[in-house]
Amino acid sequence: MQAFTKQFISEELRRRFSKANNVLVLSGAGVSAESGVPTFRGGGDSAVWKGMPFRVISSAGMVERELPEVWEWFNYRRGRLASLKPNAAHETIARWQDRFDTLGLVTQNIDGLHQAAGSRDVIELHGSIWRARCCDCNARHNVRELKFDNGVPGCFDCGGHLRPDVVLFGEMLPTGAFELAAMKAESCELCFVVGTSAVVYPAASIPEIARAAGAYVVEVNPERTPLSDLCDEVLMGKAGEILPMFETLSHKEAQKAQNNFA
Ligand code: BJW
Ligand code: ZN
Repeated sequence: MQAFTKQFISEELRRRFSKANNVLVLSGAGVSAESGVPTFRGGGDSAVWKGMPFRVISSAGMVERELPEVWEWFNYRRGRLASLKPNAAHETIARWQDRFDTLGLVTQNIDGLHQAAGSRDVIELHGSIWRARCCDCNARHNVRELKFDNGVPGCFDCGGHLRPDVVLFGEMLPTGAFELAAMKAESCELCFVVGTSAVVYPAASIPEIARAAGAYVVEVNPERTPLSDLCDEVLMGKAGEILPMFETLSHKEAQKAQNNFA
C-alpha cells in the first residue's frame, strides 16, 4: 500500500500537501458514488426518471409547470438517500479540517453526506434535498424527517406551495454561495476537484479560478473530464480509495517532521 501510495502521488504533490495551509475541495456526485448515491452522467441511474432525462425533470420549467411530478422525483430520491452513509472519501475530507489551517469545502451535492461525515461550513452550491423552500414567502424548512408522498406540501408559515430547496437548471445559485466559493478558490494553495464531470457551471469555474490565482489543482476521478487538461495532476481512480492515501502520507510526513525535530 505504501509503495503504491509513493508511486501514485507525485513527490511534488506530497511536498505541497505536507506544506499547505489553505486547501479547497470541490466535490461532485462521484464522491458519494461509493455510498450508493447514483451519479447523473455516464450511466448513473439518476439520469432518467420515468423516461424523462434529469436535465428536463431537474429544470426550473418543471417546477413552474409540474410541481407534483418534481416532488414525486425528489421523494423517490429522498427515500433512496435516507439510509445511505458517508464513505471513506467524505470521512477523509472531514478529517482534513484538523489537518489544515483553512479547509474550504464546496459541494455540488445535495445529499448532506459531507455534513454527516462531520464536515462543517460546507458551501452547498446546489442546495439540499433535505430542505424545502416556499414558492410564496421563500421560507426554508427542514423536511428530512417528513414524509409527504402525495402532491405538493404546504408551507408551515404561510400555507403556500413548497418546492425542493435545490438549484435546478436555469436557476440562480443561493445568494452569496458562488461568491464565497470563488473567494476561497482565489486564496487556496491546493485545490482538489473530486468526483465531478465538471460540465455544470458556474461550479466548474471554481477550479479554473483557483488555477488562475496560482493554486495547484488536483483532480480525483476514474474518468477524465473537460477540466483534466487544466489540472496540475489527475489521480485516476475512486475517491474512496485515493483520498485515504493522503492520510497515510500526512501521518508519515508528520512523523518525519517530528523525527527531524527530535
Ligand atoms: C467518481 C466516482 C468515484 C464516479 N470517485 N469520482 C456557462 C456555460 C454553459 C452553460 C452555462 C454556463 N453558466 C450557466 C449555464 C447553464 C447551466 C449549465 O451549466 N449547463 C451546462 C450543463 C451546459 N447552469 C445552470 O443553469 C446553473 N445556474 C446558473 O448558472 O444560474 C445563472 C443563470 C440563470 C439563468 C440563466 C442563465 C444563467 C444551475 C446549475 C444547477 C445544476 N443542478 C443539478 C441538479 C440539482 C438538483 C437535482 O439533484 O436534481 O445539479 S444538475 C446535476 O449536475 C446536479 C449536480 O450537482 C451537477 C453536477 O454533476 P456532477 O456532480 O459533476 O455529477 P456527474 O454525474 O455529472 O459526474 C459524476 C462524476 O463522478 C463523473 O465524472 C464520474 O467519472 C465520477 N465518479 N464514481 C470519484 N467513486
Ligand atoms: Zn411560505
